[in-house]
Amino acid sequence: MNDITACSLDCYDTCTIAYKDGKLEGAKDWHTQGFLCPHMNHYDKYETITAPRYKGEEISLQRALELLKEMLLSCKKDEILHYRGNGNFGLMQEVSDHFFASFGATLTDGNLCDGAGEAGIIEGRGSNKNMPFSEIKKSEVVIFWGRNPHTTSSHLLPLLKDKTIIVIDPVKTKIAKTADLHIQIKPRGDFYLAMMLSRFLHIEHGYDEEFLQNYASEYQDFYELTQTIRIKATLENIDVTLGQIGKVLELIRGKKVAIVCGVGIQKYSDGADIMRAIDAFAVYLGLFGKEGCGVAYLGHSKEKIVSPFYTKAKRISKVNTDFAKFKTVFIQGANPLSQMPDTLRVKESLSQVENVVYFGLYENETSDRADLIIPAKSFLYKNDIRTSYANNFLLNMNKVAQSDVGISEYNLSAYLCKEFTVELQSEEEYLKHFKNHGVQKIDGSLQVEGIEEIPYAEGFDTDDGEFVFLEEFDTDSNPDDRLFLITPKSPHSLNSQFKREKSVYLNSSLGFDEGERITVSSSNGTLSLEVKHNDDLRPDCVLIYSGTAGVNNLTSSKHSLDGKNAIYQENKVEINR
Ligand SMILES: Nc1nc2c(c(=O)[nH]1)N[C@H]1C(S)=C(S)[C@@H](COP(=O)(O)OP(=O)(O)OC[C@H]3O[C@@H](n4cnc5c(=O)[nH]c(N)nc54)[C@H](O)[C@@H]3O)O[C@H]1N2
Ligand SMILES: Nc1nc2c(c(=O)[nH]1)N[C@H]1C(S)=C(S)[C@@H](COP(=O)(O)OP(=O)(O)OC[C@H]3O[C@@H](n4cnc5c(=O)[nH]c(N)nc54)[C@H](O)[C@@H]3O)O[C@H]1N2
Ligand code: SF4
Ligand SMILES: [Mo]
Repeated sequence: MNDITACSLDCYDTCTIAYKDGKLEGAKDWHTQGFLCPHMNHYDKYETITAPRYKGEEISLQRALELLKEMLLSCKKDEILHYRGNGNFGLMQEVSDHFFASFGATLTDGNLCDGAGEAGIIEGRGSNKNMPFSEIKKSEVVIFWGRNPHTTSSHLLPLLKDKTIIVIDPVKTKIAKTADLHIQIKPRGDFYLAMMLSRFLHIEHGYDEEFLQNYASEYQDFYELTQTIRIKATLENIDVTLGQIGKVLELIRGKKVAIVCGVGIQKYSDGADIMRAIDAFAVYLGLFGKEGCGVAYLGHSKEKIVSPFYTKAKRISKVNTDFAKFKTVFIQGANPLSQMPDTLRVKESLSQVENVVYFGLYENETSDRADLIIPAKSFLYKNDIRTSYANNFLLNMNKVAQSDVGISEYNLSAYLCKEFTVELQSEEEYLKHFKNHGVQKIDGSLQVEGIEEIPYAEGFDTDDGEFVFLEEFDTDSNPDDRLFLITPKSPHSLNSQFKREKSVYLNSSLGFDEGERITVSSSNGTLSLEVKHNDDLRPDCVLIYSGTAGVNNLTSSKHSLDGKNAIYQENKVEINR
């Protein structure tokens, strides 16, 4: 058996892992750099589900599969929903999509993660190509814009040595504390900040005129749009000073700049416009198609990969899924009862489903509700292959150990395909199909064939190769003195996996005591949590980490205006004793 594999988690870093006598270690390659994060360092300490269950009773795996088959036979095909989440990033996870789609079930579309930002990027550039870590490494200035690298991309940190760091985040994150400049912006102020940066860059002629003439010739019109924003009132409203704008422009002047964005900026209905305004600023600076420059986001991680599992199917959104319409709901690699927005709605909707099947690793809110539980095999016990958000890698996720617990996605799908006579090739053939997308590089790594090292070197992917600037925007002129809810990622959990947070974090100046229980309420619901103080927060913010049980009682299941994404930070909240 192989002893090298790759991390399965939905994370920017895509570490290569060496498996030695039951221990996981970071490989010594340039991107993993010999270390893993807390999730993988303690991966074996998290208890997984060891036996299938039906209505609370332990059953054999064979019986579980038979029951699943009976459930699929017991209803019409359009009463079956396949709901797959982000629990494992392997490409072979999608094999079950192929079965369910071929069988006539409904699948999902929409996005709980990065879809609003992605939509904004595509509107401007025509595609969502990523700036890889290897290019960020070559930059001179890195702007972390709504991204928290100590928590969510720790493998970027060693690459930042000697760089100028600018952070734009309502939280004084760890990187903000040592940055050359931290703008502790009011949540959701990013659109205006980006517009203002472009405007002042224009005024001081700091823009890349040649680049703009070639690739973004409508820039004068865009400049006029930036002029419609009132400077003083807007800056006051987002809590940014003219001095800070000047400082950003001074720090980046003539430098190779990487703008490293996270999902923090786009958990709002206008998330697409926010990302597009940041992109426009990058275009003004001429940051595309040049070494060490660009905008990093989650990116289209499956660029150039053709999936053999894509089968046409009816799809409904995973943001506001109407579970009650279905009789059998098969949930794979997801914990929708915690991670979807508007938990109270999800609970009510799922309570009406006759057969809820949970196919996953850990006990959680969704396994609690499920009628049938089928344990999955973790990535250590099955073969898979993955791409990356942050690099162009194609990494083998080799099976490194043997376990009798659970079943892999391929084997579960193979059982269903056989029972319902759906065509399926061998696991090896699919793995080979994916591997064939790779080319070996001099350093030994396998990279996805056909991806440009420096994205947009030949211009943008729009019809005429030019960047498409925003032409109008809706102003948010609805001042409201309730508090902002921000729900970033915790260092201890990966969304609802691993060690989940239990508290609400507040600035101590709000007058609540540490340890006191308070009620947080929004127009969607309420939640009671214990207070922890954190003076790195703005006093107008309430922070509850993603993965905290009940956080999504507070959030809305409306879609973003573009991108069919969840908008976890749209609702403002009140807090009471
Ligand atoms: N440890 C850990 N790592 C993870 C995950 C995890 O749960 N735990 N989850 C993984 C997943 S699924 C994803 S999508 C990525 C996401 O990783 P990131 O992109 O880093 O996302 P977040 O932590 O949600 O938000 C990043 C930062 O945005 C800030 N922020 C919030 N609101 C705003 C705003 O309005 N404006 C600005 N400028 N900043 C704002 C937050 O304070 C936070 O510091 O992380 C992945 N990695
Ligand atoms: N309030 C708020 N809510 C959020 C977010 C937020 O920032 N704030 N973030 C959103 C984001 S960015 C994301 S990506 C989603 C994530 O939401 P989910 O996709 O629901 O992800 P997890 O909570 O990580 O749960 C994944 C489940 O996958 C299962 N699993 C792990 N490995 C495997 C495997 O190999 N096979 C199978 N079959 N199952 C496996 C585990 O049992 C785990 O319970 O949450 C979203 N929800
Ligand atoms: S940093 Fe990300 S890719 Fe690396 S081990 Fe941790 S979760 Fe996996
Ligand atoms: Mo995500």
